[in-house]
Amino acid sequence: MTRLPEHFNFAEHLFALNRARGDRMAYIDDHETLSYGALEDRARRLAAVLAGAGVRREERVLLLMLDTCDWPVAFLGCLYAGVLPVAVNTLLKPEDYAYMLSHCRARAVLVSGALLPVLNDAMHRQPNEVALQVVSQPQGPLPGGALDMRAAITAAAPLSAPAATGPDAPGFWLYSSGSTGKPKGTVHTHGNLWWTAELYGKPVLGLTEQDRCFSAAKLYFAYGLGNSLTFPLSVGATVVLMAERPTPDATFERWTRHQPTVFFGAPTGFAGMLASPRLPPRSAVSLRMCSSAGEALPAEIAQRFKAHFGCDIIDGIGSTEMLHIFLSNRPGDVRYGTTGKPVPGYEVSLRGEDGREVPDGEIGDLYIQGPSAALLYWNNREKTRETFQGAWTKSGDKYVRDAEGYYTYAGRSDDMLKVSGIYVSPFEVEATLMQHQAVLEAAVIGTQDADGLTKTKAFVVLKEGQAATPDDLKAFVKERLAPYKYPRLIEFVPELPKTATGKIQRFRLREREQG
Ligand code: 3SK
Repeated sequence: MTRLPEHFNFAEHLFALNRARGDRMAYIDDHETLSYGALEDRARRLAAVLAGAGVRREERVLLLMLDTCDWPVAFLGCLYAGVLPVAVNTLLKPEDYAYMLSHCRARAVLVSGALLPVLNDAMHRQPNEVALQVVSQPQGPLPGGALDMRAAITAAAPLSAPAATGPDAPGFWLYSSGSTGKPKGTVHTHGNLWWTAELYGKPVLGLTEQDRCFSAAKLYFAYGLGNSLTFPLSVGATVVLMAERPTPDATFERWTRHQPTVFFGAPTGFAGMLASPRLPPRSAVSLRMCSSAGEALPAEIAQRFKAHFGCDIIDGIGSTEMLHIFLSNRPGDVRYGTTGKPVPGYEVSLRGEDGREVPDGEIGDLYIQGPSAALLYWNNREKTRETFQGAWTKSGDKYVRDAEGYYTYAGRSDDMLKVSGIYVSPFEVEATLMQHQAVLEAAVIGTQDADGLTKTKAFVVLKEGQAATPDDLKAFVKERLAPYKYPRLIEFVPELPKTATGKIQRFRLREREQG
């Protein structure tokens, strides 16, 4: 296997690779473009701002930013300085950020002006002291001591040399959600980023300098980070970024205005676009390939998409723990309805409850071995041991392999749901529903819509003499949890199925849904 050099800093690796492309466009966002030369210059200046403010090697910096040109500047600036960006979902609530700020003991925060109010609310709810706030595109007066990112970058001189990191040095964190408990701080290395580009971005997707990449998944997701940073910058391609939600109309607007050649989405997004009366004709776009991840792509959606646009959707599965896709279809070898075969460089094993490999045709728990696995979950030995088992990483998904070696998704091993490609814990939604004064009990499961995609459904028992409508309860959850977590369907029931010891039997509700 390739060995990376002893000194390896992924930001410096990308800058060196693209130095001959200084004037070439790296990013286009809603307001500006950023050349490869300017990307390096701004990132190294930001690295100097962090170092100058006393943020030291391996200290954590919360990165709570919308997808604009400032995001890659922030991420690569941190890597260059050897500090660890903790890239977080921009849709969460103050209590979520409060947990993350204190769990990662963020020394600094890099935040979009539009997200400053929620961050400030979070800061007051936790004890960790943040020494530096850097605000991208402020929308009003800055809090005392906070820096305007552009002004601070302009005033600083670029840091002269990258931090002397190595391939195994911690590079950044992403938070991964679980069915119970708090999100887990997943620690990745500089080398892991390199591996995802070498094993998947280049050989499977075949990305080149000529490509223009556009991802519906934002940069704070592991999927989006590869799609909009690691892969395109590893080949000198151009990336289209969009700060707003990836609705069909917002996506079509970028497809026709910026003419991306590769689009990265999730099944719900593809289904929504195909159902839209404003779906652009094939002649209006330049797509040569699409990628899908997040949940299994129903064959029918992929076939309808191909009939319309003439290009394949390459379906794959990855994880925050493995950083990107390890099992995938590939151009020229697409079998719709399956997740394809292991990406060369990764090994995949399907195991039964006894830990032994299951034969073809039998469902097993998916384990993966490959060089981009995370180091650990920060401060969580129990979950680290459950997931990272020596060279193998347990994915939490169930799969079946056919005699020709193609893998088909067979559900989750735990109760987690994936809705529009994002994990949702049924326990968190149930606990929130039960805070409503009219709710006695609730159980949340995933159910399939007409396109075969997962939607959350809550079964709710109301307290005697109390009343609530489904819309009341949906609004109640939306106010308290990130908006994507609310149950799309609510059914009132007189009681929930339970074991003799009182545990809710969600599988019974699932069976009932399936008829
Ligand atoms: O959801 C996925 O399949 C995925 C793909 C790439 C990177 C991360 C994830 C979770």
